[in-house]
Amino acid sequence: MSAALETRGFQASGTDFDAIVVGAGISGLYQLYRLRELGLRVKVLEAGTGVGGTWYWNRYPGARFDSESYSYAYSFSQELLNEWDWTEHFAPQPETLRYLNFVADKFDLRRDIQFRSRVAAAHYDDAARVWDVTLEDGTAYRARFLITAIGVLSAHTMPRIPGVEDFQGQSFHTARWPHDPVSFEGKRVAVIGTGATGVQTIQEVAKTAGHLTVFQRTPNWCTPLHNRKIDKAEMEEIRAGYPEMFKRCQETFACFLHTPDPRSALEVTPEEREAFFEHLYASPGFGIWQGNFRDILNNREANALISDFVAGKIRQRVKDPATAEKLIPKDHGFGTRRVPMETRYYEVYNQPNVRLVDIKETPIQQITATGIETSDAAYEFDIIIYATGFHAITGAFDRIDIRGANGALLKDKWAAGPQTYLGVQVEGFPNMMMLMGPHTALGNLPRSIEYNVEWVTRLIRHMRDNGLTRAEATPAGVESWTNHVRALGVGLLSNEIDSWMTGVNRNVDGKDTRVIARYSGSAPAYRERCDQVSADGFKELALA
Ligand code: NA7
Repeated sequence: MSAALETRGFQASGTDFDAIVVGAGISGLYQLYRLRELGLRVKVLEAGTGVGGTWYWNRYPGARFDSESYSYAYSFSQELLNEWDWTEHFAPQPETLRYLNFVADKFDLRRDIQFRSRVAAAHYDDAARVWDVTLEDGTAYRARFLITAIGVLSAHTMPRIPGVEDFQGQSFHTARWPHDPVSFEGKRVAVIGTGATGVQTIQEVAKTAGHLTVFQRTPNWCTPLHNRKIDKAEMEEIRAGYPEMFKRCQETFACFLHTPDPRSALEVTPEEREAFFEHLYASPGFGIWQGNFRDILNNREANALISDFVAGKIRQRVKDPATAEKLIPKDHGFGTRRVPMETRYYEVYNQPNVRLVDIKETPIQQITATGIETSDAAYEFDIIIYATGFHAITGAFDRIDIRGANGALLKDKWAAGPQTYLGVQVEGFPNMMMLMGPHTALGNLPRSIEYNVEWVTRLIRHMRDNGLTRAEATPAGVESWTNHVRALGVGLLSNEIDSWMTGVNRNVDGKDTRVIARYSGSAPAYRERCDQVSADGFKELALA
C-alpha cells in the first residue's frame, strides 16, 4: 500500500502501533491506560527494567516524597484509592515504587510495556503521517502518534570535573543508584551536590557512614518536612477525605494541598508575620514555600523577610557559627530555587563524623584514584556520591534524535529555549504529544499529569472520531502560548537565579544561560485554557 493511502484511515496500515508512549513512569502508565480505553494499539517503550520512571531510577538512600503521599497518588480510580494504603505522610521511594507496580498490575499494564528499550531516535514521516521510532539496539517501530512521557528530571548529569573516571572506589550518581543496597558502615563517603537530592542523601548517609564529607557549591534554603507514619485509622480518615482533598488540589495554584496566603508579608504586623512563619516552619511539607504570603516569591522585601527568618533557624540549629554561615544561601532568596525538604539535615553538621567543604572557597580541582582534591587539600574516600542533578525539562528531549516534518531536529529548534503550544505540541512535529513537556503546568506532578493525559486523550479521541490523521501546532498558536508563558515569568524572583528551573546546567554544553522553560501561571488557569481549546473542537490546531 502506498504511503498516501496509508493516511486515509485513523489506524494506518503498515504501522506497528497507533501510539508509542516513551516512558513507563507516572505519565506513561496513565496514558497507556487511557489510550487502551479508546481501543488503540499502544506500546510503551521503557529504558528501565521496571515501571516507575523517577521512582524506578532514584533509589538513592533517603529518597522520598516532599508532597503528601495521598495528594501525589493517582486519583482516577476509586478502586485504586480504596485498595492502596499509604504508611507515611511523605512516602519513601520503595513504597512509591511498590505503589506504581501495584498500579501496573492492577490494570494489567505490563503486557503493553516493553522494558530495556531506550528510544534513540524518532523521525516523522509526513507522507505516511507516522513516526518511525528506533531503539538504541536498532529495533524500529512505526506508529501514528508519538507521546513523550520522558520526565521533567530524568536526564541526569555528571559533574564536569577532571578525573571523574579515575576514582577506584565505589561511585554512584543518585539517579542511577544500584538495585542492591550499599553499605556506608565504617566507610569514608563523599557527597557532591546539595540540592533536594543531596540533602535527602546526606541526612541518611550521615547516620551510618564512618565519615562523611559534603562538597557544597551553593547552599539551598532547606526547611523541615515533618514526616509522620500513618496508622490504619488515620488512613481511613484520609480515604474518607479524598473527594475533598482532590477538589482542593484542583483549586490551588500549583495543585498542592498548599496555596499562597492572600496577604502580603508587608501588610501584617511584625508579630503576626513572625507567628505565621513559625507556624509554617512547624507545619509539614511545602506549606512554607507554596502556602506562604502571596508576595514572598516576587517581592524582594517580602522575600528578604522569610529568608532572614529561615537563616535564623539555620543559625539556631547548627552549632558551629562558621559552618552555619556556609549553609546559609547568600546569592538567592528563600524559595527562588526548589526548596529541599529536610529531616534533621542541619543537625548532621553537628556530628563529629561530618565535614562541610565549601567548594566556592576551595574549588574541586580533580578526582583522583583515591579521592577528591580541592585547591587546598586532598581527601581520601571509599565512596563518592554524585548528587549533581539533571539537565531538566528539555534534557530528556535533547537525548533523543527527534526530527519533525522536514527533518528538523527538535534540539536545534529549542536551542534558545523551548517553544510549545500549551506545553503539549510543537510546530513542525505533527502527531507528537508531550506529557509534562516544557511550558506545561507542573506543580504537584501527578495532578498535572492526570490532566495532561486526559487532554491528550481527548485530542486523540477527537481525531479518531473525525477520521483525522495529523495534528500539529500552528505557528500562531506556538507564538501566542510561548509569549504568554514568558510574560507570566516576568517579576518572578526565581527567574533571576541559576537553577534547573531556569534551565541552567553547566555540566551540559550550551546550558549556561537562563531560559523560560516552565509555565508559572496557575494550574486552574492552565486547565481553563486547555479546556477551552478542546471544547472548541481543537480548532487552534492544524488538523487534517
Ligand atoms: P539540583 O537541585 O540541580 O542539585 C544539584 C546539585 O549538584 C547542586 O547543589 C549543584 O550545585 C551541584 N553540582 C552540580 N554540578 C556540580 C559540579 N560540577 N561541581 C559541584 N557541584 C555541582 O538536583 P537534585 O537532584 O538535587 O534535585 C533535582 C530535583 O529533583 C529537585 O529539585 C526535586 O524537584 C527533584 P549548584 O547549585 O549548581 O552550585
